[in-house]
Amino acid sequence: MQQYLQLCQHILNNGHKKEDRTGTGTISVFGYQMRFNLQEGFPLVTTKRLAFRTLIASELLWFLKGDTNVRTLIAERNYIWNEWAFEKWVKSSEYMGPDMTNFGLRAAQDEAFANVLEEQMQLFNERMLADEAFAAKYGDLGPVYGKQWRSWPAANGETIDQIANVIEQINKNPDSRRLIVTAWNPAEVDEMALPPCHTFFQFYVADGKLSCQLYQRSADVFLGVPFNIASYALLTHLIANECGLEVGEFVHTLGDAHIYSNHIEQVKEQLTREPRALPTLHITEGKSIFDMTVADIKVEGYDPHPSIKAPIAV
Ligand code: UFP
Repeated sequence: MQQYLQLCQHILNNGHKKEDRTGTGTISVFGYQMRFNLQEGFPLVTTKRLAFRTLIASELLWFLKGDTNVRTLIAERNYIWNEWAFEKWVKSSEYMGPDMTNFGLRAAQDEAFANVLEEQMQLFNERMLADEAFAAKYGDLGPVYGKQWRSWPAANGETIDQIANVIEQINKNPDSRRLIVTAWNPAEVDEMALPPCHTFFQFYVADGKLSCQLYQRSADVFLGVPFNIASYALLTHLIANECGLEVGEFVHTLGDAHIYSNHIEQVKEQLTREPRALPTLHITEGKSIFDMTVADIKVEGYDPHPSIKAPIAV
């Protein structure tokens, strides 16, 4: 995982100071590429602990099933998308709790407020699970990844299942240069809770191995990128498994690659840590990619340094 640490160091050394949508402030570079040979191990960052199954595997399976409601994730104790659904709730006229304006930024600066936020978030989670109508109204994130991947709305009123199509094409036509899935749908970007960060990916087959390249338009290098690497490495494994191929490389291309100003100390701490051996991934063979559950996906030999906490910018 030296490549990930090199990216962090590169931004610390060369990043431009840049304001951003969340008001936090970043240092940022534009255009960067990392390559992970998936034959050499599963690229799960070892310089801090990542919750692979609860966060990464459950989110990817949620995308692959075409689901866009956070309720499914909350049921699996995955709260990674909660902020966006929660924001919709606290901005609604039905919300009667304490003022949550700019909750992400305020929680990062004010511990007392962070506790109030946590309490409200807990209530939100409980209600999402208990109240189906509430979940339908506030849990849906709009036409995000799951919808674009599995049911992209076509001009003729039908929907396009990009994942099923790309699997079919990899099987039938592995040399194709059109093995593409795009989550960036210009017609629907404005309706999405968060316009896709991992925007567009392409597969490539050579020597019986499947590679995948992702174009990520915007990359929170401390919090987001370790998850994004593991998620797309897992996707490459799942698609390869489905198509009877070995895994090749995951190529990760970044657009605006940034470190938030309130993550700098955490990044520096991580840079003092020595990377450890990569774990290996095991997935149930012969099971359809669309029927997989988190129980079918295991990493073995993951022995990371302890986790590092950092505020998420919303
Ligand atoms: N972000 C990631 N990876 C993700 C994801 C979000 O790095 O998978 F969903 C970060 C990037 C950026 C913020 O810091 O979330 C999105 O903000 P914006 O839409 O303004 O780029």
